[in-house]
Amino acid sequence: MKKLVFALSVLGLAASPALVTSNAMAATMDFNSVDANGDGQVTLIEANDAGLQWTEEQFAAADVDHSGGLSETEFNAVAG
Ligand SMILES: [Ca+2]
Repeated sequence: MKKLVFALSVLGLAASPALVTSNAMAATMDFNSVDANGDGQVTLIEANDAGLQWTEEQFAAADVDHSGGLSETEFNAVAG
């Protein structure tokens, strides 16, 4: 039983930084490193893969021209 509690606490510690990443990481996130396929647009999938954890609503709000991807300007406006 002690082992189970220990395992759960380790998991809890490991998970907590991820919860803080959203805005703190976004502030230091480099566009080119988030733009995984290098097409000049950051998709919601790329943003989430990079750990930004944006919701569809947050992404849509950032996608000012509704192109379905964030340009570097759009990305930097919310994350730069
Ligand atoms: Ca766009």
